[in-house]
Amino acid sequence: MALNSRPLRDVTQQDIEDYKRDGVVCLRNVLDKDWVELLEPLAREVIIEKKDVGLLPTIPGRYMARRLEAYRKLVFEGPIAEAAGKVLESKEIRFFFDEFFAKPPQSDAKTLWHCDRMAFPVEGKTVPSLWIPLTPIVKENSLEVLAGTQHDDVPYWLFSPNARKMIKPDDRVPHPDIESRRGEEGLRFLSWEMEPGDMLVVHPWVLHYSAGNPTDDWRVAISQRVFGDDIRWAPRPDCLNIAGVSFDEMLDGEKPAGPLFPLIWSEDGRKDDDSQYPRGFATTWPKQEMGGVNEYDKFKDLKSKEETGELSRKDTAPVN
Ligand SMILES: O=C(O)CCC(=O)C(=O)O
Ligand SMILES: [Fe+2]
Repeated sequence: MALNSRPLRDVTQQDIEDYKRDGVVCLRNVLDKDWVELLEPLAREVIIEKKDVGLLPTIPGRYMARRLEAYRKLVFEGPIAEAAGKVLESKEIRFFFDEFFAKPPQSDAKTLWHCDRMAFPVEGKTVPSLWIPLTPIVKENSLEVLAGTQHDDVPYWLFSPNARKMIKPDDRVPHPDIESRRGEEGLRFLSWEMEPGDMLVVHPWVLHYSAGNPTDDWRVAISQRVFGDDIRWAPRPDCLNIAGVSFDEMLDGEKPAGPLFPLIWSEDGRKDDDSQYPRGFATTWPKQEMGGVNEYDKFKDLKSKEETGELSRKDTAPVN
């Protein structure tokens, strides 16, 4: 069972219904052991040893498929896109980008309550985060989801790097304080014990969180972002930049396509090969000093300032 190209277990009607109801579903056994054995050591090299494999020094935890053969293979030949397509009931799946989320052992590196919706320069709901742990997950270091919040149509204001250079528009609200609502009747907090190679499909509008990592090993997950049928470009200045494509090139209302957003699965078997997919980035840089892959400390600082009302113009506007 080397490097499976189809999920080891079929997506069921129950999985599809769970996703619709909760905004998340945990699919077991998407990747086989060989995938995990191939991907995990490379993740550790990048994240822990900060090995220079040609990823962006500014965002060393993103775009692995551009530089690491194994991660490109996962995108083009692995089972992830099929599993996602079936859960989303999408006829086609295109690749968007991939990212690591890593937490050191015994750490309080919290992922703040947020949803991913406004980070992405698109309209539509079939842009999930496909969250795949490469290390064993216990409830304490799991991603946690507040079930059903994908039904709330609120364009929250993110602490994205671009948003941090802007003044928050009045119609954009911060993410709610979900921690203070634990135990409240009717709220369903979901978390999982997971094996490496299991996969969460996380709705872009659902609120999610993670409370650090109390274990003695790193907690490493890949989050792959893909596009389903209803996705159209809708660039806003507060979205994440996507390396290799400017907001100017994201034509409002058009379906993402082209070499950076290849078709990686379709119901009728059509898909792109990886020959047009970039092997690097548009720029080069003289010094390759890798930072950490996450910005937990920065986000924590901004969140506490937001909560105490200390978030000043300086924090949200460029200093010039
Ligand atoms: O792994 C984490 O802690 C955060 C993951 C996340 O927010 C995502 O995949 O969108
Ligand atoms: Fe997220």
